[in-house]
Amino acid sequence: MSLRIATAGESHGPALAAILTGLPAGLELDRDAIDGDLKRRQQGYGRSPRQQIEQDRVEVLSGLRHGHTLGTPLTLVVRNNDHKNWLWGMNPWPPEGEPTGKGTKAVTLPRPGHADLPGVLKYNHDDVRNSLERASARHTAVQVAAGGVAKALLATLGIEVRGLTVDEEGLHARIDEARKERDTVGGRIEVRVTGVMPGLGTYAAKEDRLDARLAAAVMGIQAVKGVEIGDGFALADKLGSAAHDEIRTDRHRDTNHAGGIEGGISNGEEIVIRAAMKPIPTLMKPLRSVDLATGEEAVALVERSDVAAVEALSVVAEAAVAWELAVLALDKFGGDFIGDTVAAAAAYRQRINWGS
Ligand code: EPS
Repeated sequence: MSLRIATAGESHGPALAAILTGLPAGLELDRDAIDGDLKRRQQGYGRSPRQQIEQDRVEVLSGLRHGHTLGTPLTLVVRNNDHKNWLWGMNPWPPEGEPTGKGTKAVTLPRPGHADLPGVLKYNHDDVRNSLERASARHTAVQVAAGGVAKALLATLGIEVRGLTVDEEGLHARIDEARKERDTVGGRIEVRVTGVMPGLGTYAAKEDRLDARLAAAVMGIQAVKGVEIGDGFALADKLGSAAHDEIRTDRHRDTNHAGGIEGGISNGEEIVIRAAMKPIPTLMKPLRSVDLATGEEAVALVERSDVAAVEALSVVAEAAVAWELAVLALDKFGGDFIGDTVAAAAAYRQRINWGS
């Protein structure tokens, strides 16, 4: 059985949820570590006041007993504290009584860059909110919780995943500048993975290439518009002699232009993935749009939003990469019990004579 995840939840609905299936039994989870990642995701320069309302914590509804997985579906929940302000507006059922709180009026002013317009066209919604709520990056909270589970699994195999912001100082200065101008900014993040043995992913089918899988996992995160592995785009301008990583007798490399992946397979070097995030589409100084109710020219919806969420993306991308690597590691090593997974990985390392 493969490791799988299904997530659900709207930004201002009652909660976000994830159901994880295919986890081995006996994996120890640390609530503080998962909550620590949830907190990291909420922090970062340029976040909206929403982050003062939310105090994200993981709740577990199934699949865990006394901190160890049972080998049964693991259900994770992160509640939306803000839902109390949207009880009428985001009521799952036809609300009773007078409209009160937030979300009572239909949104008809789509924001360029958000899912607003394509979403309402696709699903025939007459309120943009019916699209934006799920498209919101709020739901990355529960993905980070799932990433915490994946990181616990990878740690048993000696694999560590770490996301960081590229040029944090420059980013903070750009955020200050943008806030003054009532504008928004994007930025770049990087995820680095150490301890990966050679052999995750395969060239046998394009959808199973490790680089394709990781790129899809990171590109699937809200606002990501570009992903590169290793030296990525810069490789296009290099000569072959400068672009490839020569092989030493111990089969390691002195350089890592490939970002730890060759032929769609991990080669044992550090895996390096970078992503470019576009600026947040909700501008306090809104762009030109159309009022979908009247067809008249208008300006886009203005509502509370982040100036930037680049530092949050580094945590979300870390979780996404960890999840994908956990899927591939379990595909390769299997195991109903985590001890079986660890033993299979150790036997494999021994077979290829590759230390941890
Ligand atoms: C988001 C809009 C903002 C962000 C939100 C993502 O939410 P709100 O409209 O409630 O202020 O703060 O991100 C989060 C709530 C979060 O926890 O990351 C959007 O439209 O994508």
